Amino acid sequence: MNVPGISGLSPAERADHRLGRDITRIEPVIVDLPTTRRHRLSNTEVTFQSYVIVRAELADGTVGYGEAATLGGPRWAEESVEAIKANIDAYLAPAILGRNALDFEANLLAMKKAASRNNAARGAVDSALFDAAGKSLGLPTSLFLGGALRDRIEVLWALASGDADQEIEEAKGKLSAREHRRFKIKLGFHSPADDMARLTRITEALPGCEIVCDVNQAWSEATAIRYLPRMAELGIVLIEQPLRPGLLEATGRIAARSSIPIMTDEAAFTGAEIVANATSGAGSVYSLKLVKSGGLMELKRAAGTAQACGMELYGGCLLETGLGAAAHLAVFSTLPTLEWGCEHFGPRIVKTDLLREPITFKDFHIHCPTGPGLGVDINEDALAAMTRKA
Ligand code: MUC
Ligand code: MG
Repeated sequence: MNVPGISGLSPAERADHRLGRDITRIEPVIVDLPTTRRHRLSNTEVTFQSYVIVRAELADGTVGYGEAATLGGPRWAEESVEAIKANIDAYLAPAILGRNALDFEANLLAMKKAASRNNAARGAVDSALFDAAGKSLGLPTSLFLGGALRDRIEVLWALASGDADQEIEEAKGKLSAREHRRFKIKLGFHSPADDMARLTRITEALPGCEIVCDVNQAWSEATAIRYLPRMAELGIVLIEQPLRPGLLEATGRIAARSSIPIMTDEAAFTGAEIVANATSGAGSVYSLKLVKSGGLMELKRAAGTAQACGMELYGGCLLETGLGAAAHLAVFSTLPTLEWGCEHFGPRIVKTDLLREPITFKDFHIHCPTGPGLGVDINEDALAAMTRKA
């Protein structure tokens, strides 16, 4: 096998899989990518998405990439792209430079010791190391995570302009292209009554489609109690994060009254938070996100924790580009169960994705890249063009 970068070595040297895999460079850049339309959440709205793209280089010259996604600055979560880049430069990169990229657990621990939380930042560096290690060895990242169990995943599209006519037209376009037949409606930026009117129109216009609603913490317990029966009448299949993260008991009470399962998103970043949500009855489905877990193995551990508590799994997103989506898919492809599929619409909502070959969306599924590393190649010209200037 001609392993890239070490083809000149003797068989004995080649047999040492660690040789040439020391981390020589970690370089984060900020990119701003316009979206095809305004994307609204209860507490923010975006017309462009900001990411930190991390370039990791190994001693054998292999380069890997990883991504940290944010939404609306330090709004969806506390990390902004500016903070992510600064903390990678000052703390995470120095903690792992010179270490071997294949020491995945040790590198995670070194980064955790250097900076607490900073999950999006750590997840981006960790993804870049998995990509570089896989590309260097000619192996897909999923193999480091137990091996893929599926090569494609049903993928949902999020409707979030707030204008029912526009949303119906957008959904019909996705349906006729056979790209998406499940939709997520963002709620909470209109009054609950207006949101119910909007939902009624959308569900009537899209018979047979599964509709998930994400409230992004906008409701009180009383509002949820009042409107959940109407959502059940409309056939909504899942409600995501209706109340604020701290309100575990209140969320547990509404979940107990609801015939629609409640999904935990912003309320659980850590394993302990996942357990707290499950055991208080606040959530019976968990939304997996790299930016919450802070590393590919950490994401897989989060899935195991949620599953052990009896929760079903949903592959969440933060509008990642194709690169971030590939990191998620490397993990999602290895999970024993993923009952709710995933929602990786990010590569299609940014006007310019950063990949040479886009990830395939076909027959309502996103196809998991299978090549070495994360299985995708960054278009370096596009990356340079979209990099934020100092
Ligand atoms: C979230 O809360 O799930 C992901 C999809 C979307 O529409 O918003 C984000 C964040
Ligand atoms: Mg959510």
